[in-house]
Amino acid sequence: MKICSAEFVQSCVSPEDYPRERLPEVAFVGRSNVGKSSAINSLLYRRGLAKVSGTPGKTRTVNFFRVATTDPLLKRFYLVDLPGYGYAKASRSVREQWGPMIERYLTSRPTLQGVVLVVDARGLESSDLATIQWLWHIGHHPAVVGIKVDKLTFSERRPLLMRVRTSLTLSDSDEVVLYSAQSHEGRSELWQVIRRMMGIKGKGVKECTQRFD
Ligand SMILES: Nc1nc2c(ncn2[C@@H]2O[C@H](COP(=O)(O)OP(=O)(O)OP(=O)(O)O)[C@@H](O)[C@H]2O)c(=O)[nH]1
Ligand SMILES: [Mg+2]
Repeated sequence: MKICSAEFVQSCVSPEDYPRERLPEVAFVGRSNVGKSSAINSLLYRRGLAKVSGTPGKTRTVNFFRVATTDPLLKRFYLVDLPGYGYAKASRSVREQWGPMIERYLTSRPTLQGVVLVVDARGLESSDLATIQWLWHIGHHPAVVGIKVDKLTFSERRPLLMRVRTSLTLSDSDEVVLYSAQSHEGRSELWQVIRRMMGIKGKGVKECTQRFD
């Protein structure tokens, strides 16, 4: 599979702003600064498509990216980048807007096929558990991406999958992918997960030799 195009479509604060074109979509949820936007760029082989920052609170709206691929079963779809939660330094009014904005999106979007919960592989926080429990409560069964694995040594990584599963009280059927937006480790695996979310069975994703730009 090759990415034919990936473009920023719209930045939305309320459902009236969401794109009208009905395409399947997958959304990225997680703490501020954990790496949601970076994961999207890495998946799409693009460097600055989703805006990334070392300072928490970079993504402040619901951002839609339209993607076209050579995969006949996954021709066109959206990846959706959401603001992070738990950014204590954001003003109260901003925090009060973000929660409802994310919740409205996650509860009102009929074309939403799957949710990816991005967590920091180096350590989970109680807010990650609270978030996955809330996602379950509203009917989503997110795949979990443990990101920034490049920051861990080989021995630190060995117990990681089990630790993520235990911390988030996951069952065997929940998917966990270890990821690095720096080395792009985990990319083919995450594409497989996204394909499954879109209802596509079978393999069909080879690590493509696409240029990263
Ligand atoms: N080493 C390393 N750094 C990463 C990785 N993923 C993200 N980062 C860094 O983490 C910081 C935050 O990344 P973002 O992608 O902006 O995080 P976000 O979750 O979108 O943040 P908000 O939009 O504020 O919610 C940036 O400095 C990234 O370069 C990774 O896999 N490895
Ligand atoms: Mg972001």
